[in-house]
Parts: sequence; structure tokens; C-alpha cells
Amino acid sequence: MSKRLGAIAGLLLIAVVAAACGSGGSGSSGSSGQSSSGSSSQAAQRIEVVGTEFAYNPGTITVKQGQPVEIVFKNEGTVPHDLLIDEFNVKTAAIAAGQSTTVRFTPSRAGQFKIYCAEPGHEAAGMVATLIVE
Ligand SMILES: [Cu+2]
Repeated sequence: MSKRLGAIAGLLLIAVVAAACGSGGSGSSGSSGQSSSGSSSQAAQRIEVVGTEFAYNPGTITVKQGQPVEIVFKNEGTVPHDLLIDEFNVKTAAIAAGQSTTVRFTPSRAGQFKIYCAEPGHEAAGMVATLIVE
């Protein structure tokens, strides 16, 4: 008899835990709604990109469509570099070694897009990266 009560208590405990998980899930979705209403638009997807001779790191950036993106571009090379994404009119100035610059845009469509350096010869030398919008 007591064994059976124990089993029932165990089932109740599982039910309570399951209910708690359920409410936790709805609670987190509620808080995400709160953050989007608080800032009027979604938080920017902040990404740091480092440029050197002749590469970007990371070489692939993945962002969400329709959500603002903020790229902080740092030149850790020895000559000026810039960062362009033609499809979204992203174009930083050519910044000197040791400098950084920030560019913001909102990717309006999904796909893969080329990130490249427009300084003469840099793209050909391999200074390219890929933006994936999903
Ligand atoms: Cu460059």
C-alpha cells in the first residue's frame, strides 16, 4: 500500500516538474517579447571582424534576416583595409592599421553574400569572407 502511494507521489512529482518546465518555456517567450517592445526594434547582432593581410576573421558570418547587424571591423594588419558587402550597401572607409570602425545594416533578404576588401589587389589576394543571412 505504501509502495503504491510512493508510486503515485512519484507520478505527481513528474507532473509538477513537467508543469514547471512548461511554464518556464512560456515565461522565456514572454521575456523575449518584452525585450523587443522595450527597444522598439530587435537588438543588433553585434559581430567583430578582424582584417589582416589578406583575410577576414571570422571568414563566415551568420546573421538573421530582418534583424539589425552591427559589424565592428578592426584592422589588425599593417596596411589600410576596408569591408564591403555590395548587396546591402555596406562600405566602411579604408581604415589604418590598428584602427576600428563600425557599420550597421539590416539584411533584407536571405542568402550568401560576399564580404570583401576594396583596396587594390586585396580581394584577389584572398581578403574575402562570406555573410550568410538566414
Ligand atoms: Cu584589405
